[in-house]
Amino acid sequence: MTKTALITGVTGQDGSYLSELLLEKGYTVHGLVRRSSSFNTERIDHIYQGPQEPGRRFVLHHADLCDGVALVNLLREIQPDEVYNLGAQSHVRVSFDAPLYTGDATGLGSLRLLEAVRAAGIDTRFYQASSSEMFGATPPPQNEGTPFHPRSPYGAAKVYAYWSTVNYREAYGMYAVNGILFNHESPRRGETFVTRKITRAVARIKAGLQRELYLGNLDAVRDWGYAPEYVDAMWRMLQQDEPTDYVVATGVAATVREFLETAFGHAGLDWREHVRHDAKYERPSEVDALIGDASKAERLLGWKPEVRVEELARIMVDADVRQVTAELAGTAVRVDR
Ligand code: NAP
Ligand code: F7E
Repeated sequence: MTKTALITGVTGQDGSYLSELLLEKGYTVHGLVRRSSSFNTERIDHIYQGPQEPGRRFVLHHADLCDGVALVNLLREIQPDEVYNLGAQSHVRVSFDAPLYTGDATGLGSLRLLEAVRAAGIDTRFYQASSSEMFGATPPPQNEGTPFHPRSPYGAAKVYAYWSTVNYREAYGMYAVNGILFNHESPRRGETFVTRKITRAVARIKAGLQRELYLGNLDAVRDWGYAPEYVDAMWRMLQQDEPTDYVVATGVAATVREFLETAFGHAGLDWREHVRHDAKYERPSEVDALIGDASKAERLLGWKPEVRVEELARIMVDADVRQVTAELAGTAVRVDR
């Protein structure tokens, strides 16, 4: 029997890689897409299957994590074996501008989905996309036992969702797990997260389309991994005998400045000649340092990261250079695969 999965946030970076992974494994994949007046399916267009396609295994549904009744109806209809809750307002800086919406979609949205599983009366395994942002001000290294101290409305919303997931496991015996993932990036990363903002700028500066890049705090330390490897860890978390929570990280630290060095250097550019400071990109309260200890995931899931930050920066610069080249040539192809 093939398995069925529901992915919220299917149009995002992780949703697109996870869909590919599950389709390769033979799953039927249902994705929750929120209605937008412009196209928001660019990352999954290459795997889209129309309703008329025979033997269709990739099915999209319009719904929203803020609409609890729609979630119940969807779960009743699909009856998935596994639910991956990746949907969220996921931008930390934006969460200071839209704190209530972030709390609603990112925090309460997870509880709505958990409660929808219960209301639908189905037996399903539940993955919650928890985040290293929950550790916030607590110094590294961070693991599953590290206390949370969130520093943004986003981080606080993720803590709420984390504990809701733990509570549904303890209260109702649900197979519900938190993957506490540290920053993970790829050529499909949203253009306003710092790594992609940098690699896109490198490609555009190289092509003569841009001269300057405005950034905020260059001293922040992050543990950046490669998104396709991280979605594999999500899947592994739902295949165990017992549900528990896991940190997923590389354990390698780099500052934003070091990422700049590698990315610009890879294209033969000196970042100091192009990068300018704009306080607009700073946060009212910053998370200074996140460095994960993923030894539990390695021990219990057999999961180990391969791509480290320097290779990651090179992968992303190369993909953005190809993309800008294609754009200039008027070739409307995605070049990140
Ligand atoms: P992303 O690219 O920003 O994708 C977020 C997804 O959530 C998009 O599909 C978005 O839809 C959808 N979404 C937003 N608001 C929604 C709502 N109200 N209802 C339904 N869907 C909604 O994020 P990502 O990098 O793939 O991350 C996936 C998940 O992991 C997120 O929950 C994120 O917070 C969490 N996380 C990410 C990282 C990381 O480093 N990437 C680390 C730890 C945890 P649109 O496409 O329409 O915007
Ligand atoms: O910032 C600094 C910024 O926005 C990284 C999300 O996926 O990972 C992500 O959150 C660092 C911060 O990611 C700019 O201040 C400097 O210290 O790329 P980011 P994030 O905030 O770490 C976690 C784990 C998640 O869960 C989130 O969903 O870079 N920084 N200058 C800047 N950041 C941005 N975005 N833009 C700048 O111009």
